[in-house]
Amino acid sequence: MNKIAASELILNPDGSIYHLNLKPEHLATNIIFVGDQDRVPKVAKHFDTIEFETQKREFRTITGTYKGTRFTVMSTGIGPDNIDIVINEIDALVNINFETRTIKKEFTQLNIVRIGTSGSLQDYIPVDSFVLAKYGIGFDGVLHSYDCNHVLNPDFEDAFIKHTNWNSRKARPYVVKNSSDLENKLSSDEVFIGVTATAVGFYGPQGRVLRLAIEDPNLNHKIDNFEFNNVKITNLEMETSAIYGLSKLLGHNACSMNAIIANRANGNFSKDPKKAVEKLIIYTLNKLAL
Ligand code: R1P
Repeated sequence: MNKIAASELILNPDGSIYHLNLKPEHLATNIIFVGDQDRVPKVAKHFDTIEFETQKREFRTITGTYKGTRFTVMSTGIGPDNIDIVINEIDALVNINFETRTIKKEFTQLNIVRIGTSGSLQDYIPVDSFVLAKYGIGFDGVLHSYDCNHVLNPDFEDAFIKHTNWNSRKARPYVVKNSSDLENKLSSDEVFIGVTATAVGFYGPQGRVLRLAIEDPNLNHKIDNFEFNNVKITNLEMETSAIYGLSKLLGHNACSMNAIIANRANGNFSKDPKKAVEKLIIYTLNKLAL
């Protein structure tokens, strides 16, 4: 079996993986991603027990149990480029033998749920509500570095490219579906089911104008009035498409839950975003622990 070189699978002197600083025994198979490193203890404070905690750069991790189920909560920082690091490293922790540097014969599947914050693109999805992403549509291009055609939805993508007259100098938008099992578990009448768009930046890439003119000032409006098979793009953030794409390529389950803290359609911003996030944390933990 091919041995993965030290330059490709980088381990720290203590045997932990390069960026996350984790050893295989530190990771649960139920994983919660949050963007903000300060959101990690806000999830873990609900745990019954805590067995491990570490941080390197923006990647803070706590592993423990909630209602008897073992969970790892970790921060991914901001953006799809970080998701590339986090998902490859958590997959390596369970599916690569660090001693022999070979891929394990037996595959371990992870359940990955993002608890994030996001801006709504639709008037009817108000601030402080929750959106579960049935699909992620990525404007970030991360997935195109991989052999990925088999997990994409080209009809959806082509319709979107045509509708928006997408500038071909930018990465081709890619569309990946979530894991239906996790969707079923996390759905209820408290949650909007939507399509989450992932941008590669916060300002220009999400249509925000401060001092720089943007390439297509009408893009957000074209996104919010796009429809494919009766679904609309509901919200915009910076991680979901990469989580869905890389999870699906590696065989893991993923679902993205976002608390809506801004509404880009009507200009509203949540009066208490912390409370909205706390509610989503409790909601998600309880659904996952069932
Ligand atoms: C931007 O402010 C960040 O907030 C959103 C975006 O996706 C981006 O990461 O999510 P988190 O609050 O989970 O970080």
